[in-house]
Amino acid sequence: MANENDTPTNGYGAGSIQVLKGLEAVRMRPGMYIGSTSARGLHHLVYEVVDNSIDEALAGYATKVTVVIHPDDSITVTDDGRGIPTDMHPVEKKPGLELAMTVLHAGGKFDKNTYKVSGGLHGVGVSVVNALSTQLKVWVKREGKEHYMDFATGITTTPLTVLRDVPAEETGTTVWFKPDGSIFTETLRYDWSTLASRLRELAFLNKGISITLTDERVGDEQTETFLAEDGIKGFIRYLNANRKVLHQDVVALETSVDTGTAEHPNEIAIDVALQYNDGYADTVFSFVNNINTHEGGTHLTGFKSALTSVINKYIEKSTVLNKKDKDIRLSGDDVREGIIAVISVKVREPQFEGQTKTKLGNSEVEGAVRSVVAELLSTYLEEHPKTANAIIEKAVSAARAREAARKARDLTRKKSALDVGNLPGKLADCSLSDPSLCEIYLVEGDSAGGSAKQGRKRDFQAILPLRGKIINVEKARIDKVLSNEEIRTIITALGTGIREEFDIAKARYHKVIIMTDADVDGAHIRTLLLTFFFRQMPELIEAGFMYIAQPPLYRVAKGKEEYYAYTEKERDVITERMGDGRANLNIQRYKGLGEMNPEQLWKTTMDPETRSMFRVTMEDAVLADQTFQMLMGDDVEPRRHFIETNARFVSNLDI
Ligand code: 0RA
Repeated sequence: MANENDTPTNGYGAGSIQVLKGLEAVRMRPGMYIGSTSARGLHHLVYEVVDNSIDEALAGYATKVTVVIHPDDSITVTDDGRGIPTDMHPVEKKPGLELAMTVLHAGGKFDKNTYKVSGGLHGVGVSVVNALSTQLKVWVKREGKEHYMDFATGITTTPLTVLRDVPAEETGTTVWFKPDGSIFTETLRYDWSTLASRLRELAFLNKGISITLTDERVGDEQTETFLAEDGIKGFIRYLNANRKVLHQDVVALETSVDTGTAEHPNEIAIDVALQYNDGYADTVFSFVNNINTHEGGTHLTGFKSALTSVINKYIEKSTVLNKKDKDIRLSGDDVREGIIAVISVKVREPQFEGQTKTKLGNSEVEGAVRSVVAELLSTYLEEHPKTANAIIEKAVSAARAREAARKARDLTRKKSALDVGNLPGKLADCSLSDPSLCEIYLVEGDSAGGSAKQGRKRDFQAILPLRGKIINVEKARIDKVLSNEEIRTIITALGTGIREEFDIAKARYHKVIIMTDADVDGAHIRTLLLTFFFRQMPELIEAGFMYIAQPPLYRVAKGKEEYYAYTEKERDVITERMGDGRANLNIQRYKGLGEMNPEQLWKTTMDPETRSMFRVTMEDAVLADQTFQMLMGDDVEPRRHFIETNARFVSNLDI
């Protein structure tokens, strides 16, 4: 079938040209396909390949997935599934394997019987990984043969070949790739704990699949296998591991609901698990097709409304509570105090919405989740009255605290953003009123606060010195948190309100910058502040408004010449460069911000032209939650270690 675009002499038909165009587009605008070319995008490559293997496992054909980080930071992903088809595609006249590796979105075309991860963050297909790798090799065992192909920046370099015969029952796919340094210019280094936490999460979300991660870079090869025999129940136990639980058994359900018709079935798999602890945080993780829906959506709404209504109904019927408490109406916040829950749904055609495309839009999911969760919970409460009472007592006291908090909050709530009269006296506000131009520095200590006030550009930089200890919000209920002077001051200054009343539109600054000393006390104050923001204003972090200032550690001077170093390595490079003997060099180690004069503080830490800051991200909420738990919990040793090796949940960005 001749086509005018065909040029059979050189073998590049219309199909090949399309392929090249597609891969070129990926290399031209990689961010469009994998979100970013930072560390995050680099890790995304692994998730993309692993997702395909997980899909094969969910289809019932693979049981084991392995991921290896090699010494050169290349990656191998292996599964024991059926192997990517290698036979010729009748129309494209190319092996299925080659199409899967070179054609955008070709991944899911073969098989429609499973929930594919598509339309969200993942699911762009392994061809994208291929396009963004200097080299990619793939081995497929199927039908008694081991097949092989390789590629460079997505272009086929070795066409499909058969390497050897293998026993017919030996099947599977192995992909090795080396990310392209000309694309991933920030870093090519894979982070063990980033990969481990995503793979652990995938193992919890996909019961029975064994996922092994091996790091060949470290002296003693490090390896860990994630396998959750009881799925997200294990996830809950893992998340609650360091907490005191109100009931021993994890409440869970696993079912599927069909919201479609006979002609158009629409099956939704629903997997929910929860357990209460004696803390005050509300931790609900939601997933759709294994993607963390940070922005929630219909499945989360369905879950929350079921929880609130079932517990309120239970109270109405309760014979244990006294009259006064029976009349109480519990809010969603009340019934979720101390909960850890995971909601995982799998839908065939997910609609992802929201700013980061992590909000589920499918309306049919809300009712489906609500009804199965309501059924599960009411039965559970009926059958476990002791647990039911523990949960209800907690929710009732949360409601009382909420009432007390409301009164305290009235003291902190500003009448309007312009009502400067209500702003705390310690705040040196900026003069501009457009929040997108404004930034606020939360500064440790009065003396550093004084320098910052003198050194700042007052049109767009506000300074709030913090004096006393910040309360540990992990260990206190909201009313107590709000009675803390420093916290009240921060809330008032930011203007957003907190929790359910939080409104990002009211933020008075789009950069909130924590500036503490570079010592252990400074790290502690920073952690307390981050815990507060993570628990009470996660939206601020999600919006990308939260930063950590990076003051220099050293000043190296010789006569009039002076340089600032932000790490020890930098200090050494500078001293080396300044050459002629350390004798006439003056090396000063800054112990605190207070040691810098206003001009130095401006130059090194506050001047947008030259400063470097970390933007705080919620990249991995599970990791963040655990980090905070570890940092704020009772166990001292891991906290010390963490503070010494610095904040993981903080990723480098803004310059
Ligand atoms: C579609 C059909 C078949 C296998 C796969 C996809 C497949 C893809 C990947 C990607 C990574 N690992 C994989 N394993 C399998 C096979 C259809 C058949 O054998 O009938």
